[in-house]
Amino acid sequence: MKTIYFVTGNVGKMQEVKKLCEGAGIHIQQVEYPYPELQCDDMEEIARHGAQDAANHLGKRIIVEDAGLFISALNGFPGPYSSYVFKTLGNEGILKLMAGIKNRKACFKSVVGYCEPNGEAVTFSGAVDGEIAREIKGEHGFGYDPIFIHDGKTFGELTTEEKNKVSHRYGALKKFIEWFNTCDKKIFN
Ligand code: ITT
Repeated sequence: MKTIYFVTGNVGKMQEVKKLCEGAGIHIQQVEYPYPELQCDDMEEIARHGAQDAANHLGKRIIVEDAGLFISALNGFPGPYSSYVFKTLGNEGILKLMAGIKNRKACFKSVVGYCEPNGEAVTFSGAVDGEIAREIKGEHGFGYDPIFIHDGKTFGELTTEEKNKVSHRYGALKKFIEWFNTCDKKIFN
């Protein structure tokens, strides 16, 4: 199997990405490297920049993944600030912000960035629509999963396999895997 290094400190993401990629013949190895995240609103730019930096620094072919929760009634908040907001407000804080708000629409977005040492980074994106729950529900997943409802259940109520069939991360990785497995034949075989 071909190995790609996944630069992340998030164990939940790692589990999902590993299952999705290994099912497609790509072995994923986690590596922790605190690549500098660009302070900007453009997730593709953040992933592209991070992938380039990490590939050059580590000297390996790598992926990074940047994800965020976008809540319609809050004009897309927390969006690019999802990580900071999760650490400070958490799911309970989001539910408090949403108290009394009828429009519960939200979406998760994911951008995967891939790069080889001294190569050009490429990005692939995915998204899934849903709603913000009124209470925390479910023991699975990580982050905002227990407050994000898709098709009647929170992501926290889904197993990794179930979430991997519909998630924003699945959407982005599916595009990446198709691209990689096509390109890889030309580049590496
Ligand atoms: P990296 O090391 O890969 O950057 P991270 O946890 O910082 O991991 P992100 O910046 O991509 O990841 O994610 C921003 C926040 O959104 C963070 O708090 C995550 O827990 C949360 N998040 C990302 N993907 C999620 C998902 O599929 N379900 C629920 N929460 C998610």
